[in-house]
Amino acid sequence: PGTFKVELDTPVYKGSVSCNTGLFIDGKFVDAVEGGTIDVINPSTGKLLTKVAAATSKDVDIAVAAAKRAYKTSWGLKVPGAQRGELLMKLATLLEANINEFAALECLNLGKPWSETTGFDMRNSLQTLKYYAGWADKVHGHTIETNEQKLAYTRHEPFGVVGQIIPWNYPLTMVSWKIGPALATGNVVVLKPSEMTPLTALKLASLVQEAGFPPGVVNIIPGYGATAGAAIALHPDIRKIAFTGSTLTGRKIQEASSKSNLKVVTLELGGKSPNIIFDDADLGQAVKWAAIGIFTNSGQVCTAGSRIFVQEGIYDAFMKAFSEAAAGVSNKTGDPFAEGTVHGPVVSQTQFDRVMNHINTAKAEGATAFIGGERHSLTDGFFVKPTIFTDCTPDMKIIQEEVFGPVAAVVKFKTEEEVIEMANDTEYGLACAVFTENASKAIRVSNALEAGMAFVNCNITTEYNVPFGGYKQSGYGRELGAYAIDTYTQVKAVHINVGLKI
Ligand code: TXE
Repeated sequence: PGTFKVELDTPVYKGSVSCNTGLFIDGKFVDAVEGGTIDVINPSTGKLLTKVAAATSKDVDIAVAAAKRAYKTSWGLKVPGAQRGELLMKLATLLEANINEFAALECLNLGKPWSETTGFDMRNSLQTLKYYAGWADKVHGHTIETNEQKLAYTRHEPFGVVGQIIPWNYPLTMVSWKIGPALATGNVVVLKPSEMTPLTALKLASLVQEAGFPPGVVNIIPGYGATAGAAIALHPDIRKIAFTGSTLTGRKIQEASSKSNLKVVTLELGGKSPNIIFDDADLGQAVKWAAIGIFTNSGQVCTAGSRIFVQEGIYDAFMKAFSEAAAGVSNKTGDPFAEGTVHGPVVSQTQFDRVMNHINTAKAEGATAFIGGERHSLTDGFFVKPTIFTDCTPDMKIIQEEVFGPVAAVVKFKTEEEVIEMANDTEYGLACAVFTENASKAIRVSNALEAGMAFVNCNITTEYNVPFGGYKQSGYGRELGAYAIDTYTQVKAVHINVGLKI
């Protein structure tokens, strides 16, 4: 297997950036059995960065066998939690020592601006790994009172081999959210990064090797969804699968589980999160948070505040300031490595076409592009202008479907009751945000909204120790915090007879 290496001389990063381009299986980098490769594209330029090995079901079988072996011999509850925690902490320390190179690789592969990559992705990945390193020796069951002749207790045991399939919008962060709790609880993993953004995951694989994890405990295998992903979802020796991605693919994962071995499934899927701006909101703050909610990562955020409900009394002032904010973001679009860039491209030509298709459909259905609504006037790359639609009605696709691009749909409302009704009128239920200076209203409305995460006077500010996940068709199971520990363990109840003779 080869390596990818480039020298960068940019305002924010100078130096070399490299990673291995093979599959990481059983502690080594190898070529794919069938020899396939994936073209990895730089979305800021549309040009080829490198090719990486493409796993197929044959590689999945080898990775799962290696993981199974590792689980039996050198991981699981055989290894004390403190030791697993030390290895995770070592991985975090190595990541920290190389964090700028990781950031540069992420910027190249995703086009995400440097400030955002370092300010959120890298920080959160590190925090998450450290947090779960700390959990590794704190996972335990309970003793339960029954009667004097019985000792009953529970053990929180790992599943064994866990499959993890992740998307492209937060490549390294998603790896840390997935492997952190899985390894802390004694599972072994076969992780498939997105075919579009495999580079930081592969770089982390080198650090897994360097940290000294036993071979087979962590396997990282880039591959396409329909081949490698489907093989993971169907594998009879994988006992749990954690998936982040589209609702459409989430359904396939659940179906594959039911067709194969009923592996336990947790799903983190799409969203169409409502942001509600009441008349009594702090206007300046609400505008800034709404802009962060929809333009961060070019809108490619599952919790993106893509439906913005604005109360009639504040509507005109909000729209003026919000469109100015969008224009400000638009002016700072471009090279992720340039100082001051806050807005990058979307990840791929396919995603660009998808977003433009949503924009064109919204126009055709009668919504008004208040600002944006077109390609950004940069010659290369997959850039979309920050876009705000008004005159949106509940049945429009722009209100119902996830765009996953920098596109907000604004709706004017009159009453609290009416907006709760409209906000909940979606099959998604990932996040919501409420802007008001009235504390009881904030609590009342956030309680009434059907979402796994509610933000009050803030937006999409994910914390590594606070649970993350959705209601309804946004998925089930929780990542991050102590809640994720539960999703990576199964409970054994032990009944010990301490004196009953029959
Ligand atoms: O997602 P997919 P795509 C949404 C967003 C976006 C749309 C499509 O709306 O526009 O999904 O994006 C793997 N079996 N989100 O097509 O297909 C795939 O290889 C097993 C929201 O990129 O869900 C990748 O690793 N795996 C979301 C992962 O699934 C399969 C983030 C995600 O890809 C598979 C991403 C299969 N049959 C997209 N098919 C969020 N919640 O943040 C694909 N994959």
